[in-house]
Amino acid sequence: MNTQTIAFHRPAKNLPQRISVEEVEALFRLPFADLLYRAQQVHREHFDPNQVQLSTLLSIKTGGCSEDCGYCPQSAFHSTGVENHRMLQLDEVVRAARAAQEAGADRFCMGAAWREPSEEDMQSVVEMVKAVRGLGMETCATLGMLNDEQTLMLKNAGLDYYNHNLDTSPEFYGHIISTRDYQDRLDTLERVRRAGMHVCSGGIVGMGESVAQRAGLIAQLANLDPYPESVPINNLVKVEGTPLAEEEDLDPLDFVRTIAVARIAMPEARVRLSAGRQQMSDAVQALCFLAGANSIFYGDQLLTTGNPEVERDRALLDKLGMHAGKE
Ligand code: SAM
Ligand code: DTB
Ligand code: SF4
Repeated sequence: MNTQTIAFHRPAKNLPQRISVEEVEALFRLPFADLLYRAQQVHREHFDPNQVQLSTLLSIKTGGCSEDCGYCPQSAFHSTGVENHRMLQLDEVVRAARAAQEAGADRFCMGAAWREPSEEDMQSVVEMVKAVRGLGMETCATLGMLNDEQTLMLKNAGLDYYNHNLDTSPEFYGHIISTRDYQDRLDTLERVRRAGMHVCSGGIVGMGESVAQRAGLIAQLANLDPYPESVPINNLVKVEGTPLAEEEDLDPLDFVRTIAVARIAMPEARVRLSAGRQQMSDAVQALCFLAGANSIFYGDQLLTTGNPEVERDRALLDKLGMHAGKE
């Protein structure tokens, strides 16, 4: 096993930022039509505006997580009715990946309800990554925090993307999670980057954060050097039993604004319209695509909650004249 450590080069604190929180906040405050126009200009400079990349999620280990993330139905701190499951077997994962590929997904993302994987977990995940890659799909995993050795194991197994979300701004973070801090997340992202894997990192909106705090999340992501290749923007899925279950609904137009601002701040990233789509009308989703979203989670299930059925998504893309693709 390659146990070489990854050199850490923290960016100097006084390096110029790509974009300040104030500049991001100013984008949020633009008139809606102006914001969408700018987002579309940026989008069309870098992407085919009618193309959407499709990722399918699979929960390879569900529930009983030792972290206290306030939004999450899988935290052992909350009673949500999510049943704990042992880790899936390799053949179950391969079967799900093959089905996702046949349905048209090009990336398969394996998620686990861990603070961080154990050594034993890693052996199984490595086999899963190799097998899914063997099908010719892009691979992604989201397993919690990683150390140097685990990061290299995943890289050597052929993992293309690692998903680890910043979730929210540094200022709001303490309201949502207490069992690990923001710097832990930045450290994992740094390791993934140094190991040469693509970074997938985004966050959740609709958790009661202010516009300034929403801008703080986008600025944090955009100032990562380089910024993530893939940026999932999740609309909070309110699950009974979690501390955020009674949170007020975010105005759908504010969700669209967040997508547009992410597009402008990270012009070349795949911005993923992520959790919360099941509760969204076709019209709001269409606005998200106009605002620059060009990736979705595809398949009837996210991790423990629902996602639009494949038939509904196919019909939506058809209606909008959009097609699946990733080039
Ligand atoms: N345990 C790992 C971790 O936290 O990094 C990986 C899985 S975790 C479920 C992945 C991401 O799902 C979280 O960072 C969060 O952004 C998102 N998520 C979890 N519950 C959510 C919810 N109820 N609504 C929206 N997004 C959610
Ligand atoms: C991400 O940003 N969103 C996905 C994925 N990365 C792992 C997860 C959404 C989870 C929604 C709640 C659930 O289904 O448990
Ligand atoms: Fe655990 Fe991840 Fe859920 Fe947090 S988001 S409780 S770390 S599964």
